[in-house]
Amino acid sequence: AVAQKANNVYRSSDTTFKSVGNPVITHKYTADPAALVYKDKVYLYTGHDVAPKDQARYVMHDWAVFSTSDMKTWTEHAVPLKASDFAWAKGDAWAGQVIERNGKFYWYVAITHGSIHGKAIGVAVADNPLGPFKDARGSAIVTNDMTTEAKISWDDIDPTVFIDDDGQAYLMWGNTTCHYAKLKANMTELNGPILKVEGLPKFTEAPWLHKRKGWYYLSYATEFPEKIAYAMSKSIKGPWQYKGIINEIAGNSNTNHQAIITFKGKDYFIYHNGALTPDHGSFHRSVCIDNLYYNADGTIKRVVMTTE
Ligand code: FUB
Repeated sequence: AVAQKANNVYRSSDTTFKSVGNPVITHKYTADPAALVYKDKVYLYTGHDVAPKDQARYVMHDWAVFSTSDMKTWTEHAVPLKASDFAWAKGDAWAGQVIERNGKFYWYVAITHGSIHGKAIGVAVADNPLGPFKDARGSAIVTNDMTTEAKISWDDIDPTVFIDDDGQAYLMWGNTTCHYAKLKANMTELNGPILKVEGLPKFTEAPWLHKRKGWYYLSYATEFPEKIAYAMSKSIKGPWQYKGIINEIAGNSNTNHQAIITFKGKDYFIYHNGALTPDHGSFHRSVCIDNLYYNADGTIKRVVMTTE
């Protein structure tokens, strides 16, 4: 009852709370986590599920941002970005990721295009990690008609963004097919062709890139209902070697969606499940966080989803 009441909470001022296990956020439904480590804080960006209980579909109008210094005490900040902030789009605040470059913060999101078929990717920019974020281009950076194998309206979703050690930035995204392209240094334009990521068995969606000790890691949602799998490579261009499952099916949610970060010497796996609404989990999702552990050879130990 508490979660249902809290479902439509829209923050206009900072509110601090302590997390007591998973889900981390219990006053509203949060999905598709992306986390940014910046200076001495973690910024957690999430979607916001507000589907009425009788509707089995995603209803998502805005995103949320939370910050923490210790992974326990969280502050929720004012709504940083809404679907309606993209004038060319017509709604659906789906998954995205924020990255910092030269003191600016770029947020890549999936959203439904107003005039081109299907989902598109927009990019918003802000001067600080809490926003407010504003549309950085006035148009989509990726649209459904730019990817040749576009068959479904949601195949250009779930952008992840990564800046390599040489300064080259990459945007990766997709459903069913995983795509990637270089970004220009301005972070708002693609720089070169859209390529396909090969070698990911049963790729569904939700790619996330990170790098550790000379290995690139590409984690992603596989099958449906979704588990989180991952591949490793010595180059961002591949070849990718599939390494297995990190996280099993997300309880009563058909989707899972992950972010992987290192903060103050610890590794974290951030994901969502349907723990707050057992009978409507796929559309009332909640962000959870567990520790992530690597083996000596760089492979990742399974994360056991907890609800405690
Ligand atoms: O939240 C809407 C969609 O569900 C996301 O884009 C996918 O990753 C899945 O979580």
